[in-house]
Amino acid sequence: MTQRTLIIVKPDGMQRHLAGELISRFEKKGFKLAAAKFMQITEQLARKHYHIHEGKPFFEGVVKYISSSPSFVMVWEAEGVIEMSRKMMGATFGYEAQPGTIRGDYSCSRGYNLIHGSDSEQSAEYEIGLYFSPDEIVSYDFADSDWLYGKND
Ligand code: IDP
Ligand code: MG
Repeated sequence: MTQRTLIIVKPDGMQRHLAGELISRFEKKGFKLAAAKFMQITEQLARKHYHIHEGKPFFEGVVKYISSSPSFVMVWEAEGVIEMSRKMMGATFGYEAQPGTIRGDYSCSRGYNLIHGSDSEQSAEYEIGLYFSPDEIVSYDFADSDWLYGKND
């Protein structure tokens, strides 16, 4: 089943000129971009986005972090995209993320971590709905989709 996920290049990713690098990883993997928006996330939207973490010690900090400067917000599509993109992102902070992952390769901070990715189908649906209206999500086919997604059967 084709899935969609919400991926955000967070403010530190933009400020560190890494947006192209990070997007390129998903593009080369073969995920299909379905929507994209460059924006500064408001504090109000950040609170909705991270509502599941409300009450945790880092909640106010993460709200401030993600609304502090512009972000690049995207919807990517593929079969299994949620789990695959989480693996590509790596553990929450760069100092513990494996080399080869986005956070492992580009971050050693214990507070900033470059990227957000939905962690379940339920959170993906909720998060995509916060940032995009249905008519902003584009459906199309890749000309090489057999080579990208073919099962050789
Ligand atoms: P995830 O981004 O790997 O899914 P979550 O546990 O869902 O991690 O936390 C959401 C975000 O909140 C993290 O990406 C990070 O920016 C921030 N965060 C999580 N835990 C901490 C913490 O212990 N200290 C500071 N910020 C945190
Ligand atoms: Mg999370």
